[in-house]
This record gives sequence, C-alpha cells and structure tokens, in this order.
Amino acid sequence: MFESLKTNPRSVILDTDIGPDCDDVGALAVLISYARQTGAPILGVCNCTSNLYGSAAIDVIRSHCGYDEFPIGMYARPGFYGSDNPDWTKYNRHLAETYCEKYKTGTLELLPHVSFYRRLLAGAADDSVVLITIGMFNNLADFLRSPADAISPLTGLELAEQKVHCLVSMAALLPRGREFNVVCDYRASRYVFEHFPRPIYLSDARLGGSISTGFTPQRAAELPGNPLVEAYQLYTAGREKNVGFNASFDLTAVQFAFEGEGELYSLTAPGRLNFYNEAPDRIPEPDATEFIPEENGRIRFMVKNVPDAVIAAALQERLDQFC
Ligand SMILES: [Ca+2]
Repeated sequence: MFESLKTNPRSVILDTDIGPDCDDVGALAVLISYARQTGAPILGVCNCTSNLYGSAAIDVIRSHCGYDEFPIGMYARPGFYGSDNPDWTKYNRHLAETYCEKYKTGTLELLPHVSFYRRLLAGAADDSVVLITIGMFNNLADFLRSPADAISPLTGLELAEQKVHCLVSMAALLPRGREFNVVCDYRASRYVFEHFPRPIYLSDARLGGSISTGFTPQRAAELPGNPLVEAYQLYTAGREKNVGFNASFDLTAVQFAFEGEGELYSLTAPGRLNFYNEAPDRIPEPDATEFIPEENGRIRFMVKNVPDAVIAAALQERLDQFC
C-alpha cells in the first residue's frame, strides 16, 4: 500500500523543468496548497533546466502562494533547456522580469543541483522525504551518481536509500512509448529507473493529458497581477480554443503523492521499465520505455478511478485558492 503524504506528512522535494510547459506552475501551487493543509513541509524545489527564468518563476510562485521558506536549487550546467528558445520562456521570463526582485537585482540564491540534493537529504531523518519529479531526470541522476564529500560520507545512492521514502514522477507512457521527460535526457532517465533504490510511482503522460485545468481569459482579466493565472494565459496564448487551460500532467503526480490510493487513483501491479528504440535509423540510443510487470519490480503506474472531470475539479479547487 502506498503511504500517502496525507496519512504520513513526510517532507517533499520537488524537481521541475518549469518552462517548456506551464503545468509545472500549477503543480507547484497545488504542492503548496497540500503542504499547508497537511503540514508536510516542502524541503526544497529544484529547477532541472539551465534556464534562470525558471528558477525565478519558482521564487515568484512561492511568494505569491505565501510559502517561501524553502531553498531553490538549479541544474549547474549550461545548455539544457535554457533561455535561448522562446518555446521555453513563454511565461517564466515574464514572471522573472515582472515580479522577481531578487532576479532583477541578481540576488536570487540558488544551490547547484547536486549540492541541493546532498545537503537537503544529509540533513533529513531516515525515510522522511518524498521526491516528486515533474521534469527531466538529469538532476536526480547526477545526484544519485555523486560520491561521498564534505557534505555527507554517504554516496548519492546511499543517501537516497536511507533518507528517501519514494519517488513520484510524471514520466513515461503506459504501456509503452516515447515521453518528453524521459526522452529529453534518456541516459539520465534510464539511470534513475534502473538504479533508484526506493519505490517509484509514475503518472504517465496519457493520465494527465486529458485532465484540463486553468483560468478563462475573462477570469484572468478580473485577476490582474496574479503570476499563476498569467503563466497559464501566456503559455496558451494564440491557441484556437481553451485559451488559459492546459493539460494537468504534473499536477496529478503531486495530487497522488498526497492523496495516494483511494477515491481518485489506484496503482498497477509492480514492474520495471525496459528501454527500447522505436526508430533505430533515426535515434542513436534506446529512449522509449515499455512497462514489464514483474513481481519484485520497484515501479508502479497510477490508474484513474474516476472521470477526468472529478480529478480536474479537485485540482482546480486548489489552484483557485491562490486567486
Ligand atoms: Ca514539467
């Protein structure tokens, strides 16, 4: 049985790509809503891209939601989904430049990703942390591979084994296919799925893709200066329909971490992810995954128990708390 954060309010670390899609902003707001309600503290939030606007957006959303006592980490290498592509800066640039004083004055404190994980986990009690990833796996893979250092005599894998209860991720496809968060750094993804020493629970891209949450343009006009609402408007601007609304991929992973199995979700039997190559003539290495049920497997996928509208309404209620 999955031990939800509502039942046992462990600390949470969120790892997000906050840029290529706007559901990361919604997921962070939902996390803060649940953290307040349950008392499960947010230990830290880490940006897995090289895009500084994303880190500033984390700061803006946490301030807006009134929960800013956690450190922010950031991928320490350049060139990974950075600020050079307009598709990755549709809303985070606006949030940074409009609302983030620390960004504007160059005083936003950011921990390099490996130190972020090592410091937070070294200081945590055993089995006390739930990791939630809603982006690529580069941060987590680098941390797991990290050797003992001045921060901790334990390796990354040993810290994860000792301090982390489980990993909840928005990633992969059930039963098989190529999914964005996995494909973007498939070597890192593979390392995590094959070596992460604790149970892994996945919200696959098909689960959240049909669950719509957001804010109508009319509502947005009534809520000027709300960075959460503006992120959704900017990200969806120019669409032919449903402007202001977006798929809820990342929000469902956060929701499951807190709600667990029950009214909304069940879990598949355990298994593992096998990497395969869908197009060996075009793709250099296996970057697609297929779920192989296996009695001693560490991975389970979430399954919806209720119609999309029920899950959407529960998520929307949490987003609306910050309007
Ligand atoms: Ca994401």
